[in-house]
Amino acid sequence: MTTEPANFAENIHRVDYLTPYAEPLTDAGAYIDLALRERESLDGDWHFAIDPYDTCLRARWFEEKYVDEAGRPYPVDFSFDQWETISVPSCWNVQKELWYWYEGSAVYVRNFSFEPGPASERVFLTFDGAAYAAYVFLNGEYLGWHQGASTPFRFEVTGKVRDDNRLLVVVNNDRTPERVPMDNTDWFNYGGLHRSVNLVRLPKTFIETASVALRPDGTYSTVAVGLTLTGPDLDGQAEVTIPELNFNEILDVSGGVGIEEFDLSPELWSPDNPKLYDVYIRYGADEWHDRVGFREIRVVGQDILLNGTPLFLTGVSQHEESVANGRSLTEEEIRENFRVAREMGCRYVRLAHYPHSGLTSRIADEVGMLLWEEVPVYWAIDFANEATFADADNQLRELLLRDRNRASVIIWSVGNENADSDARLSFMSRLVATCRSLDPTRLVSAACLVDSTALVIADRLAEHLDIIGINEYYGWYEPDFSKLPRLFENSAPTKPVIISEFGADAVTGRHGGADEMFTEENQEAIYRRQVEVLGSIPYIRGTSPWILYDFRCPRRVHVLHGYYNRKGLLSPDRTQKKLAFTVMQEWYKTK
Ligand code: GCB
Repeated sequence: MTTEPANFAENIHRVDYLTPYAEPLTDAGAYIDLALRERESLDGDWHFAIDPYDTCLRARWFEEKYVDEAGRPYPVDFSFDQWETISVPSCWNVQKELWYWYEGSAVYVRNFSFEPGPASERVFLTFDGAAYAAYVFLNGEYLGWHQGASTPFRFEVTGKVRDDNRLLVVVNNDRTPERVPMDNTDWFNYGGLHRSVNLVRLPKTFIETASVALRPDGTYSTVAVGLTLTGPDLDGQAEVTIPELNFNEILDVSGGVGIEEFDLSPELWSPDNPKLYDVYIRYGADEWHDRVGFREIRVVGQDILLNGTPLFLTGVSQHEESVANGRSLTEEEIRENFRVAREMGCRYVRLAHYPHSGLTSRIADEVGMLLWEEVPVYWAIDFANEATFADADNQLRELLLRDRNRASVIIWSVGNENADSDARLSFMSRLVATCRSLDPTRLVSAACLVDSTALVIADRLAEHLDIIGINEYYGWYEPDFSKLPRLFENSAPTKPVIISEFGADAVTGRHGGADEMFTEENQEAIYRRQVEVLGSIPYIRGTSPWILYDFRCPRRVHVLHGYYNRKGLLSPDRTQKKLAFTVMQEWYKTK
């Protein structure tokens, strides 16, 4: 990190005050798959203040210089220990009315004590998600920063963590044109340390990443196990154990990398039988443990096959949001979302438009819900910008590394509704390549736009995808519904199509005629027409209507919106079902 401002004037005049913090940037290269490893929680109450002018970073508050060399006191503009507290994890927007619309920087500070273990121990500070950028300081020392609101990141703090510590994090959620997402989205820009913060102790050499998956060859009889190590002892043997299958085999590791296939025919995971196995990998003093389901997902022609059987993805789209907790859903809320989706007949949920928490996919594994996971390459990303690509690609890598052992996740989505341009094609096809290189066992898709003039499915990205996702709003944004059947008649995709979105706004409890917009009857009528057409097109292999419940949306300022997108099938608090819920429920019974 470069020098501090020479004097007060430099500090207040400096326009490039972020430059000294540009390095180190932590990214997927430093990712550690914690799986079910033990953690020491740093969640709880942290001192907190919003810092709209970013003065903590400009004036280096983290150094806590309270006196000059002679001990004479300086005036300071902060008082960490007297600040009010906020609970971590949470989104600041829903913690206090004053912070509801706040966007910018905020400073989090907490003290913690630490009991050192053996001299060989390595210690990591891990964040499950900070929206959008986080600058992290331990005991006055800059550890580095991370960008991307929804994926996990780590810093090694071996030798830096003491008996008593001060941890300070500046979190910034400014909307800017070059971030991912950019400054214009159809959802609420929550900010904060919205996921857990932990310390993790690991031995000198440890398993950094691991993957355990059925080889997708239609035989269900080969399991591939891969791992990477970090530390000084990179050559040796790992032991892979799945006690329930009496499986215990050696995996040779050389240069820190091991990959091997084993003959093994586990019971298959599916929504009807979400069977999970405890898997242990031991290497030296380290043990990695996860619960893994084994299943195969493939596309053959226009069919999506789960464990060899064609399936129609009866789904729904979902934002990660609750009225009370913003984006920091509780376990109960996650379970309730899946419960109500299942009640509607869903075996599949599209987690839009950014990575939801790691707990969500774990619970999906357990309850048997298939998932589409997505990165926020949403609308008009700065596609020609290489730094923007690096950010998007990194968010994708962190998501893949986090969730590639989740049987529930069957589709990676590289984006949503991006106009077809050369820059976008290059950007997004490179993201597809990232998916294929890190995880050859899943399908890749994106929510594409149709050619609404020629009325045909036409997107150059489709060539790179396994499944074509289509968002369409016939009957709502496009009132001429007759275009929908024409669109499908004019198209001849060679791959399965999922209707990743369709829908209409309706205010819960607002009733009227089927033609009266914003009523439940109008939404219901649009859903009836939609499912009638969608059900008749053989290449449509799944639907995820927009959306399970209403969500906050600053763009929606119509009096009937009240800063909410009202396309939910449920009210925002999920307590009331709109009429269209039953339309989907009845239709899915036939699927
Ligand atoms: C879309 C977007 C989604 C919006 C939705 C709407 O196509 O993908 O993020 O919220 O339409 O309601 O307009």
